[in-house]
This record gives sequence, C-alpha cells and structure tokens, in this order.
Amino acid sequence: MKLHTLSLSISLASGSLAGDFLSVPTSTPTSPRADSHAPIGVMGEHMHKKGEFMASYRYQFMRMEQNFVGTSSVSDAAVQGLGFGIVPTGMDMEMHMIGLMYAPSDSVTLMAMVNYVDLSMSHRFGPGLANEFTTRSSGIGDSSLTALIKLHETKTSSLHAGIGVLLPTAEIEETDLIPPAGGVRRLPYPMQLGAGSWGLLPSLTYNSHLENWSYGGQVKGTIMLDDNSEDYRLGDRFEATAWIAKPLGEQFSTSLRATFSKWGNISGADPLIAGPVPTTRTDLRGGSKFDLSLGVNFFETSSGVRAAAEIGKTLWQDLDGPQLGSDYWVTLGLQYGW
Ligand SMILES: [Cu+2]
Repeated sequence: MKLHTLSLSISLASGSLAGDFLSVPTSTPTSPRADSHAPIGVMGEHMHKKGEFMASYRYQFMRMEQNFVGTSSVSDAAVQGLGFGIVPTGMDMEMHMIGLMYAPSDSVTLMAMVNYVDLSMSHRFGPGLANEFTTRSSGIGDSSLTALIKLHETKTSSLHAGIGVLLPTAEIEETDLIPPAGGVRRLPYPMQLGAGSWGLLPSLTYNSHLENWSYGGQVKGTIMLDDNSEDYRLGDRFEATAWIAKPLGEQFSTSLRATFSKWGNISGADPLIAGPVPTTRTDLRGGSKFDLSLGVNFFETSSGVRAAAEIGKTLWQDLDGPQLGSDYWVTLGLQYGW
C-alpha cells in the first residue's frame, strides 16, 4: 500500500500507465518509476488518488546578473549613462516552498503552498561607479490554494486543469539601508517579497508515460485581480513548459525541459519607492525569457521518499530595461506521500 501511495503522490495517469507497462494490475496503479513525477521545478503537475496526502519542500536559488535592454546586455556604465545614478549589478533570490496536497476524490486534488523568500541585490553608484552596496530582505512571500481537476485519462496519458487563488500574504513593505540615499528606505519592487495581491492561477497539464520514457507539458498563468496594500499590482505572468524524462534503473530518472515565460510591467505605484535606479521604475519590470533545464529524480521505493534536483540556464531574454537578467537557477526538492 505504501508503494501505491508513493506512486500516486506523483501522477494518477502516469501511475496507471507505468503500472501497466510494469505488469502491475491497472486496478491498483503503482508506479515505481522516478519519472512518474515531472521535473521538480514544475508544480501542480500531478494528481492524487482519493484520500492521499503529500507534503513537499522545495528550495530554489536563482542568480540574476547583467543588465539587459531588450535582448542585448548592456554594461553598468551604459546603464549609468541612461541617467541612473545607482546601477543594480546582481541579485540572488532564495525561496523555500512548503506544499501540501490532498485528494478528496479521484478527480480532484487540492494543493496549498507557502513561500519564504530571501533576497539580496548588489549595486554600484557614484563617479566611475566606484562605490557599492548591497540590500537584503526576507520573509513570507506569496501563498496559494489550488484545485487540480482531472479532465481526461487514458492508459498512457492524462490531462488536468488547475484553478488556483493567489493569496496576498507577501510582505511588500520591506526596507533596508540605502547608503546613497543616506538612510533606511522602502526597497524597490524586485526586493519586495511577492505580489501582495489577490490573483488567479489557471493551468493546464498534460502527462504521458510510455514504456521507456515519459513527457509532458504545462501552461499556466498568474493573473492579478487587485492592487495590493501599497497601491500597485505586478504584471500578469504566463509560462509554458515541456519536458521529456527517461528512467535510469529502478530509482532514478533524468529530464530535459524547456520553458518560455512572459510577464508584464507594474500598474499603479508605491509612492514610497523612489530613487535614481531602474528597479524603482514600474515600466522597467516586464519581459520574456527562455530557459533550458536538466533534472534528476530519485525515488526510494521502500520509504516512499522522493528527492529531485533541477538546474536551469536562461538562454534568451527580452527585457523592458535596463533590467537585471536571469542567469541560472537551481531547484532541490523532497516529497513524501501517505
Ligand atoms: Cu503530490
């Protein structure tokens, strides 16, 4: 039974499919395959059987550096030359994501997620950009509640929709010492910990599990529904991703994934966010990018514990800038179903 739980913590459809191929009766879909879960950077990509729970922890690190205007990278001096006295030179984003899934029925899985965010951004300023400083912020980020609804299922494939609500839990009044401003100030938009708005999170996910490999895809949106407490709303976001995965032995699988993301500028403005730096501009936040990522999944069948890692690199980006570009990211995750 434990095995069933594990496999189910993955993907209903994938479970039954893989089960078939492994000569497991379809009535008790078991999927002792590491690739029955998508790469760890994808969320809400599997459903559960009635009565099952799954808890997960994900850690994500993202490195941003190099300013872009459109698809071209620009030097720090060039950014200064555009009239910005302070130039962001790099940003590290760390996210701890706790998730809980529960299936009240075979056709509906509920998912709750809470994020803790840790940000730091380095800058240069002054004549010859000779001075530097770093700002930091950390705390509760965005949270969400999502229902995943099964739309279609065959022996080898499944399709489900997600409809989620983004909760306005993110702390967006973060401050830190800004030396060129001579004191502690409200930090610019990308240093705030999330949207702080109500939002809608629609998604559509397809999974297919064949005998020797699997593939899937997901499209999802983040649509802001109102201005946050500081009188602005982040731009909507759209993401499309597709992956292929291959089992390696009994407990491992590897994956290759491509992701396209597009997000808008900020509407409204926080009157406390000001200064001669691109990160205070609401019209220099939007953009789009294309990432390629490699992943590995590990599934310890006797304990039901899954561990996974994925590393991604941004290969192309088109930013309303000057805006710091994304360089690479790493996601590590642990999942346990019961
Ligand atoms: Cu799950």
